[in-house]
Amino acid sequence: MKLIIQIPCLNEGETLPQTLKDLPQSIEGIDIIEVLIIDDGSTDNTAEVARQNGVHHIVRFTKNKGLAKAFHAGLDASLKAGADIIVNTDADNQYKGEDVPRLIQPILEGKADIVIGNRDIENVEQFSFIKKRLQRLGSAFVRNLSGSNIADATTGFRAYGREAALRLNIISDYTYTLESIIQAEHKELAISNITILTNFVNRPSRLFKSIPEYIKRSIVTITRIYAMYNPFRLFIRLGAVFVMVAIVLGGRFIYFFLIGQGGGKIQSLILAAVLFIIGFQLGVFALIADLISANRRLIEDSLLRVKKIELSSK
Ligand SMILES: Nc1nc2c(ncn2[C@@H]2O[C@H](COP(=O)(O)OP(=O)(O)OP(=O)(O)O)[C@@H](O)[C@H]2O)c(=O)[nH]1
Ligand SMILES: [Mg+2]
Repeated sequence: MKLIIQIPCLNEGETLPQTLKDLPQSIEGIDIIEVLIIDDGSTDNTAEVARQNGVHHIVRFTKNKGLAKAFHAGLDASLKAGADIIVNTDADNQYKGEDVPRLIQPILEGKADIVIGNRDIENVEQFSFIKKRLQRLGSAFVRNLSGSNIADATTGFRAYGREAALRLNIISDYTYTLESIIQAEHKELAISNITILTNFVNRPSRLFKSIPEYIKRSIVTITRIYAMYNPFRLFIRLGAVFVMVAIVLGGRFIYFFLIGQGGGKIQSLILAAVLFIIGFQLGVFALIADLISANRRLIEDSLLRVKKIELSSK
């Protein structure tokens, strides 16, 4: 059994040594533990620090591509390096290395494909009031959309079995955390939770510069994920709203028409017709989007088979 611990890094030269030092050297049931970092176009000495501290694999982007792409590239490289289990942790030493054995246990026991390390968000000292609310909102959204019971959907401390890592395809470009859970639920992967305590972190976030930016990015991410995984529901509901308003306005016109005052209500009729056409078009979009998402499932199935062939021919 080979475990690869991957750490996405953006300018983490300062905190990376401590994070690496805290990782476990041996775990029962695991034969080899290796570390992989994804240096996403850092402008500091992250890669050099990683090399000096004995990191086994370094994936380096010459330009910053964002956390989601880095995460996906990490999974890919870990699979190619023969990982049976991949743990993702952050370079700011927020997560405790000592929790890794507990995190991978459900995968070792064959009970889970993905294990999420839930933080006790309310008691994370460095999180501001707004950040706590937003983290909770993100988690509630993921629970609602995926039907899962995950308390902390934005945590970066997670373990993935080989099959889960092969099957996840992250498309967002900002963060992978929400999308990966929703996608895993859609793909019927088994997700487990453990509760973890965290270390205090006081270096500024690498992921977002300000709260307004965090809010903006979160809204964009959530809307895109919703459209990606529930396109039929999204468009059909939107279309239904237009059609319903059209029916009310059309009914108003018919009522006045029947009592002989239809002439004065032509605006209602025109608006009803326009809204009805828009609603109908949205209904057609729902069908097209549904067909596209069926194609996506087929493409993903082919991709999975290609990846398996690629990995077995190494
Ligand atoms: N590769 C890559 N890694 C990134 C990028 N942005 C952030 N990271 C890494 O992702 C991890 C999480 O980033 P943090 O800055 O800790 O995010 P945070 O705002 O503290 O998030 P919380 O831990 O939830 O509070 C760290 O290891 C970062 O180095 C990026 O653009 N590319
Ligand atoms: Mg952090």
